Amino acid sequence: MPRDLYPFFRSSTSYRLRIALAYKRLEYTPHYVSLPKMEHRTPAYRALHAQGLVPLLIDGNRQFIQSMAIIEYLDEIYPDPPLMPAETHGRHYVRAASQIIGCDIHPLNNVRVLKYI
Ligand SMILES: N[C@@H](CCC(=O)N[C@@H](CS)C(=O)NCC(=O)O)C(=O)O
Repeated sequence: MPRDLYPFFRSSTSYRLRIALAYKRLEYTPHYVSLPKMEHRTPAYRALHAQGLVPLLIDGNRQFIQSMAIIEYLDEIYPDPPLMPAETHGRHYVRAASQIIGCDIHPLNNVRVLKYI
């Protein structure tokens, strides 16, 4: 099944997805998107990802957005090796740490927010 990844090389959301793909040894074809060149805002890219953000994963013929949701999808479809600990408290710890970064830190230091400020 073809797998295509649309990352930006120094995007932390792209890093986390690339790390998950590498950990699970899942191959993909990269299609690099330049944020400084505003390639993520082109009509062609927005036809794939309506929010105009990276990363985007196309797995088979389906489009997947939002790095944490993509990582959870990968962990469900390709469970071995697992990304989440087996026990409940460990899973809570991973989700909490992920949400500190994904919800409380990253939105504030993002390109579009910094440009606005
Ligand atoms: N919550 C989203 C955030 C995606 C996101 O904001 N990606 C950044 C790069 S790390 C981006 O595309 N920024 C472009 C912009 O802000 O214009 C995710 O985890 O996928």
